[in-house]
Amino acid sequence: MTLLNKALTIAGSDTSGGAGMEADLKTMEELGVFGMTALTCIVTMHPTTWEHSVYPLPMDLIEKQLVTAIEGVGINAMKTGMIGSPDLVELVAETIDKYELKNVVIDPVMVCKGCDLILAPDAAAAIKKLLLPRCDIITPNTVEAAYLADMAEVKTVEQIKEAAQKIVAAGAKSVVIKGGERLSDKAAIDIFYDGQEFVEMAEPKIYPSYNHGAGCTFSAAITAGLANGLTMKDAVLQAKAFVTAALKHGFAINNIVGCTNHTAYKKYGA
Ligand code: PXL
Repeated sequence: MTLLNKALTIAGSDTSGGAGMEADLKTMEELGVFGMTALTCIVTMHPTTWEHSVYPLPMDLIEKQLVTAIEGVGINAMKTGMIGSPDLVELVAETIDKYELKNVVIDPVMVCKGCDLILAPDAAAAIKKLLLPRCDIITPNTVEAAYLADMAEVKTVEQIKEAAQKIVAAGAKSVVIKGGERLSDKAAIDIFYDGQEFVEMAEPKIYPSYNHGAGCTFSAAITAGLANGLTMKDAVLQAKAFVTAALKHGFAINNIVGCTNHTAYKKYGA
């Protein structure tokens, strides 16, 4: 009998399919992991303006999903995505403690692409206080990293390294900061730090940038790697290869949005 390793994502649904729990499940599937969800909200998009509407799900329903996945099935790793209220962040922290969860990946979804404003400041503060100290890895972009590290800005490789050290000093076991579009470099540079070594991962930036869902895909790939028993460093390296392939083969889902292609890594290789 084949047994699959199992992973849980506590995330929102991106109905259009590129980000959120859709990205997480597709990524886990491609990496051979049995994915489960505790859905936090459903996001819909206006078909022509693409204006987002967020419909939060009730707390007791989220709690029941957590019990189903963790007690009812069991998990080898977990990640968070959109958890937009302090109450929900608190529930996630309590759940990590109650079940002594291992391989905890926190994707601190605080800002959207093209916008540097923290969307839900009270939830962001709760993530910093309650989830940063409980995670095995946290995966901020540069805006989120500046917030987590109490720095005015993170715009250079040197500042990324300083932020990484501050985030680990604040209690995260490790961190990977995504340089991405905001870093004024020709390369897409991500930097991993676990308190001992820096690993700099650079790939040429890919244009056109069909990158919706890239952050979710990256953190889900780390989670899947951990569920399969990889070390943190190897899980991060595999996730970088996975997301680079997904970006190389990204595609426009309509005339507004381009998404990462979750099938690319397995189909075409890194
Ligand atoms: O990429 C951030 C993100 C995460 N989760 C959900 C989303 C989005 C962006 O649209 O819809 C559910």
